[in-house]
Amino acid sequence: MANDAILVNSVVGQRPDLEITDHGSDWLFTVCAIMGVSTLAFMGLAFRKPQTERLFHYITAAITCTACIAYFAMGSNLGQTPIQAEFVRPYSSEVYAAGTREIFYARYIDWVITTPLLLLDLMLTAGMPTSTILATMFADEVMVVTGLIGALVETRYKWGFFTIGCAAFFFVVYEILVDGRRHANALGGAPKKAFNLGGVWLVGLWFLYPIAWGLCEGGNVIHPDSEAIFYGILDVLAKPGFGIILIMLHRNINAADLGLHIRQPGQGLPRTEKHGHHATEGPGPNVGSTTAPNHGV
Ligand code: RET
Repeated sequence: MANDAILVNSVVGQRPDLEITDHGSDWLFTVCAIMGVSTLAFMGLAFRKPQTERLFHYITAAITCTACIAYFAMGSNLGQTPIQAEFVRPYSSEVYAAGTREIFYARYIDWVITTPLLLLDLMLTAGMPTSTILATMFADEVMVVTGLIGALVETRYKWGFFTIGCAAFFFVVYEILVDGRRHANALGGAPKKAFNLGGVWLVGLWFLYPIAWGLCEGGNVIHPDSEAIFYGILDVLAKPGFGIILIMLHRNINAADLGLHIRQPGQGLPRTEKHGHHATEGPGPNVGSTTAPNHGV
């Protein structure tokens, strides 16, 4: 069946002068499918684990599920709005004489949900303090929201928002590369390995996003179809790619090894309970152990 999404949705909202073609739409739907299949796979893997050991599967599946919906919108040429390009470039073969350019705000709604979850995946792996995790997630939200506002602004003020976004991004990178690594090294063993590999993968890929933004929403240098390919490849590597690495490396890590107290029903009752139980603490520095019991599923 031919993909006529752009034609069908041509009546929705305003049409930009420069927008994706049917090829761009095909590719966006392909990424949508990759995200959907990944979500099912992460959930399938989750159900093979005891309920207390599914946290990272659930976070990762939520990330790909959100992306699947965002890509469905973008493939359908929805979740977009025309914005007058600051640089019109009449002699460019890519964005020749564009007046307004298609800006997919759906992308940022995706990021505002998924990028903090990606950081959460990683920071929980390093056993970082909740306060630090929240501060880093806040900086990440600042980065995405300023990126969105900048994308929707027509004048050179867009670069002001971009600069604020970059400052917030550097804080996030610092927290991962310096603070996070300190915590992961202290844990040692499998969490250290998972954090280091996941961290390098995440930071390496995330640096390419502001470059893509500069070429697309910012500078209007490349065509929206090329934009779809650029961000699409990055998103596949940063979401399902990162998820696979993380879930694989978490095989030998129990939640308790990371200081997470996730209870079975009736387990670890508070001190005031009538039998006078003391709260059961996690096994402590049992890092990377494969011997912790998997109580009934
Ligand atoms: C923006 C523009 C403002 C400055 C910076 C940006 C960085 C964005 C990043 C996005 C990461 C997205 C991911 C999506 C998941 O698939 C907002 C482009 C620094 C790092 C990982």
